[in-house]
Amino acid sequence: MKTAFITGISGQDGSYLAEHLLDLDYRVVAMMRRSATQSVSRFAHIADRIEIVHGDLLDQASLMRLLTDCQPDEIYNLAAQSFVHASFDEPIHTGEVTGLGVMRMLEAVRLCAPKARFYQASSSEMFGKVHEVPQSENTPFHPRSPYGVAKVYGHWATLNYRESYDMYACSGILFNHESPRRGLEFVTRKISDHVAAIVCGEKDGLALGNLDAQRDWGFAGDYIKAMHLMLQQDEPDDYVVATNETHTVREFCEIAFGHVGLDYNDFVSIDPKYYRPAEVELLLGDATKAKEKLGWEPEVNFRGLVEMMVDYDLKRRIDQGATCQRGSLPEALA
Ligand code: NAP
Ligand code: G4F
Repeated sequence: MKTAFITGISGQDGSYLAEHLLDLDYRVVAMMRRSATQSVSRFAHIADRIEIVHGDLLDQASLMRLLTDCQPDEIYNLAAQSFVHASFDEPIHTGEVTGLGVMRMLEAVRLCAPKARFYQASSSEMFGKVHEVPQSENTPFHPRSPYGVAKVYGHWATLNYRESYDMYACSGILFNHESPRRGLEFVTRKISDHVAAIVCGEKDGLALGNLDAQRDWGFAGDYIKAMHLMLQQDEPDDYVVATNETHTVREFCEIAFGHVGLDYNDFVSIDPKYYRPAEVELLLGDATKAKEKLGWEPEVNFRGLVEMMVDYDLKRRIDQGATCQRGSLPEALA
């Protein structure tokens, strides 16, 4: 039985990856940081099948202690301050966790579990003000946020440790991936949750920022499979993971509101507070390498993803007794 060590278990990807690894018969050891409100909601359904340990990307000793104890075969470093907007408000903290935190993990691996295979959660946000369309593993980086800058640091640190110490270390350059477990602050989940609240009469509108931003959005449940595949290859390498399609925030709104028989124009307003000091206008990934070398393909398309998220946010309200006050319920929930 292989052992996997995951950081970021309380986040969106951590929970999907842990489920996938359990299905593959892994022993899963997962790190959480200490907080007053231990957030277990995303992995509560598998909590009795994984081993939760406590540590923090800010605390080098905790990482070394955990890896010494666990001696994993595979390490997935998913923990980060991952919200781009917040990185403008907390740039130093973001740099400490999302950038230097990777270096702390790499040092802990080098010193305490040097045979383990290491996955770093790199991001399409590193392409920022894009130098070419679509973006591949060879596209230069031009980050547009403290988060993007920190991810570039973590990305190059991973390559540097691979080249310096012959470590099996990979970076997955993942484009935006979403799900019903996405944080409510990210635009997709903010839209799906507001659509459901509007249908149930809890809210009357939705204030957003830049509706023209374009993203290559996929389903998190598909993307975590690529992470695992990267660590099963003969040689470590870096891969772009994307759907090869791009859509605007406006299109996301159109489909989400349309799914419940409403017109987004009647509910969406613009609030400049959601604009960013520098914006990433367009992301479109070229995942040819992941398809050819890993045999990876996304299974959920854009419309399927939007509808899945709206259905989830509606269903959890209906299950708690809410009723349809506006628009119409999708067929699956009617
Ligand atoms: P997420 O939902 O925001 O989860 C982030 C996780 O990191 C949470 O479990 C959080 O714990 C943990 N964390 C934050 N600071 C920490 C610290 N100092 N020490 C230990 N753990 C800490 O992110 P996600 O969407 O699952 O993304 C997973 C990774 O992929 C992140 O590194 C993200 O930057 C990267 N990524 C995401 C996307 C995407 O579209 N989702 C795309 C590309 C790359 P708490 O619950 O305690 O806050
Ligand atoms: O959903 P977002 O906050 O995601 P963003 O900034 O693309 O970052 C996500 O994807 C990255 C991969 O490229 C990850 F690395 C990162 O960790 C995170 O998961 O914003 C998407 C777009 C932006 O252009 C933003 O300006 O939506 C635009 N937007 C418009 N109105 C909004 C809003 N974003 C948010 N969060 N809230 C709004 O009201």
